[in-house]
Amino acid sequence: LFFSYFKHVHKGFAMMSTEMAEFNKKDRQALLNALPEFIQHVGKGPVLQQVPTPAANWVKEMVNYMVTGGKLDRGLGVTAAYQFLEAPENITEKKLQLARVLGWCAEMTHAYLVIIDDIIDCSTTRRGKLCWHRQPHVGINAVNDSTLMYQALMEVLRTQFENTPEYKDMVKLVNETVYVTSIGQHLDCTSSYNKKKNNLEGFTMELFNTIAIYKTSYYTMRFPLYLGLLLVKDGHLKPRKEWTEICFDLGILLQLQNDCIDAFGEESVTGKAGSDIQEGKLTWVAVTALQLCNDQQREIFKEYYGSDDPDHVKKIQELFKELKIPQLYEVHESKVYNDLVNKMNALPTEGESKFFLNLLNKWYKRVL
Ligand code: DMA
Ligand code: MG
Ligand code: MG
Ligand code: MG
Repeated sequence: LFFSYFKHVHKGFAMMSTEMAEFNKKDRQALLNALPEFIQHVGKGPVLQQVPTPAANWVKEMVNYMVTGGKLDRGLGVTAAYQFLEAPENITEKKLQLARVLGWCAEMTHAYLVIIDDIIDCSTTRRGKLCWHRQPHVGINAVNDSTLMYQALMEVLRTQFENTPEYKDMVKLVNETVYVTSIGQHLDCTSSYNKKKNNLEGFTMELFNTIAIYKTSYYTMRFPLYLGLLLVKDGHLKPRKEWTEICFDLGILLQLQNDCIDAFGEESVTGKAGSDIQEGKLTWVAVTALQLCNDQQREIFKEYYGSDDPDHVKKIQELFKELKIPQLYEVHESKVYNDLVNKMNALPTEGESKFFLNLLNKWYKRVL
């Protein structure tokens, strides 16, 4: 069934959005169905087979806790990249299964980054659950758990793909992606506002974009795309230079949405409590506010941004609303959306356009 469906996708000139929604729904379900077997693969890795049972169970439980309940954007990015970029006659059920395994590897990479991100951002909740390190039985051990997550990922990659010619490129891609993202995380942390340092001069849109490219664009956009491409016949020959800019722009869009969700979202909807104001983060919201505020409003920002005190947080939230940031965000988001649609439609093949447009449409106006 999948098979004939994709023939249709590739032949059809422009797919209707209901068809795309149907594709996404099926692809998501197929990815979810592949999770139990994937967790089994993790448990069957040579190292976990040898270690004391409680330790092996700990790793499997952590993987399960950390890869469930999310949007699966990265995992579905991998499976979509394979299906949209491969010629329909080459798509096989076997390769689709491998794409799902790689999809879960991308989700494990995300899980690794998120364990650490939630520690350094002092976050409390995510996906409607406690952050990994906030669980009483985990705590600071989460630092070691992040290593376990990364190495469990490397081992599942090895046991599943070691004998394929693409294995080396997969390992290289994961490692490069984590390295670049960690540079982004470093930039993110070192750019935060600190009242004592009074370092607001650095709060520029240019720096926001740079941080977003490093911390978000690579691992959320480029990584799933290139991972899926490794399953495409002669896929290593196919990357196109136009993809880089589109991936960067999409990552910037995702990050500014994420920043607005942090500042204005309700935890009951988003599943996570915001922490950017408390942490003094260099966000799209903060930079936009600083571009608009008068001297008096700037003093309020300098006084109260980057504080844990709930009254201070409230003052900053009120300032953002006074400056009409939520309304500006809506206008900005739709402008970015239109620019990206044009860039995506200008790509040389239909598969590429559809791959990117599908992601963009999935993310446009998102609330979590
Ligand atoms: C996310 O940035 C970046 C990585 C590498 C996880 P963030 O801290 O704004 O994300 P979130 O808002 O989900 O904590
Ligand atoms: Mg965070
Ligand atoms: Mg962060
Ligand atoms: Mg955030």
